[in-house]
Amino acid sequence: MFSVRSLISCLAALGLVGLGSASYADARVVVDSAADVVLIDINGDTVAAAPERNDGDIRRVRITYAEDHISGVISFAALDRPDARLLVRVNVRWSSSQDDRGGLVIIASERRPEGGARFYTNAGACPVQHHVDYAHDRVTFSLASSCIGDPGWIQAFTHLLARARHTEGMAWVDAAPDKTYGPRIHHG
Ligand SMILES: [Ca+2]
Repeated sequence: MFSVRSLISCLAALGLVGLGSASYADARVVVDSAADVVLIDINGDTVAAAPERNDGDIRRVRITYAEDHISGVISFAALDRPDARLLVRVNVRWSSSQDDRGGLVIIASERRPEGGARFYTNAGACPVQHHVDYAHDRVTFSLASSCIGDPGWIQAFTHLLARARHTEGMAWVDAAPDKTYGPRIHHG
């Protein structure tokens, strides 16, 4: 007698459905504090805490290392279109060597709210897809893991910097984790 279960078992045996397939991705989430944005001056020194500022306050960063790409979702308490400059940077490392470092930089502005993105390593730049999603208060990105040689693991350290016209060179910043790289994310 025909049954859905037996059909799925047959297809799985033939490798036609994804039961136990090779496609696998490791992902890690870093949850960041609310109301921890600070204002810095042009030298990078902290001027004041800005707990009232939701815009650009990182709340959660999820980085995924799949078989052939690295992707991320950076979620904010709020993310408004900048009237000057919005910069999201994700530093990536994949060994203890200073040479094995890369950096994703997404820069948006009033004129270009959708932003532009680049990923740089010591070996050069790689293409990266990104979306600055103001409607859902998040930034997403994806790049080929071959760009960094498909290492066994990566770690990420995410920063936001937002500048407004009226702050005259000062900027709001937040980071996740607060001071260093997040957990290792292993090659999917
Ligand atoms: Ca935060």
